[in-house]
Amino acid sequence: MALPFHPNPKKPELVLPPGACDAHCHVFGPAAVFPFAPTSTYQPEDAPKEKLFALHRHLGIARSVVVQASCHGTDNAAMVDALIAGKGNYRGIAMVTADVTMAELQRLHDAGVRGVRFNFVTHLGEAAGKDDVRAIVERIIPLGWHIVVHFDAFRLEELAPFLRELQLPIVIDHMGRIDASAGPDQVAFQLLLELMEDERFWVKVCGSERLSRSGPPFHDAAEYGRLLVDKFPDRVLWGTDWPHPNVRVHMPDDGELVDLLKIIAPTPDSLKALLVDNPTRLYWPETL
Ligand code: 0GY
Repeated sequence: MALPFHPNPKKPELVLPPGACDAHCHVFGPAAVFPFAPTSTYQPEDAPKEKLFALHRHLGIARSVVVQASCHGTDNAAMVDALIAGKGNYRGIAMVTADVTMAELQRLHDAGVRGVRFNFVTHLGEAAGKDDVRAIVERIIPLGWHIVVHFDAFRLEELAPFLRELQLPIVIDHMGRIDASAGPDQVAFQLLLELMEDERFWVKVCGSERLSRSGPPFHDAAEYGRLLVDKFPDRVLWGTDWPHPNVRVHMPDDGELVDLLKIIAPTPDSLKALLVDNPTRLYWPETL
């Protein structure tokens, strides 16, 4: 069973830089207003925007990117509602079908959406079709959008050539979901590093709680984040992943996840690049 999100995360020890961005989080429902998709592979509890905003205030986060969660399918209404309430400090990543119209994409853009997410994760249902991905990519390039890809590590070898074909920025979720116990020489992590040599690729150095095999406080996984931040300081992003869909063993304390940044981005410069400069370039370039 998926666990409920942490009811009262601790206040982080780490003070985040002004303008810090949570570049990966979700809203769920409330189901009474925004019903869940019948295709959802998990039963979420409501995690509405008000709770997300309160968490961000508590953690010292000023900006955020709300990523469409699979439990809402391609109905982006709850996510868009959060962006509108976020008054320019919240951007979004949508999920759309291949027949999405330009008018709908423009409506999403006006609300603050800046990209489309594709799931290739077995436990979230049917993987995105490559022809659909190509069709959607063609339509979103003129909007200046990027794509966010979420895959199981074992799929990277097969997906890498396909991803390289796509002519737009590509953000990889959760460090490619590698197994934190398998060491940096594991094939999937080496493939991820290889892909990152191409300047169109970005990676989210969060999801330590999903990659970890040693359990809380997830230091084994955070080490991979540190390696990525060190090697690609200008193309890394970080997020809480609140309300942590589908976490079944250790529900993380979001304050502790913030404190993991002491390992992932140990210098003030690397922390500012990760939390402020990089998300600003990708999501708020007009403010530069
Ligand atoms: C995540 C991870 C997961 C789920 C979703 O959209 C989703 O339902 O993203 C997962 O189950 O691993 O990125 O939040």
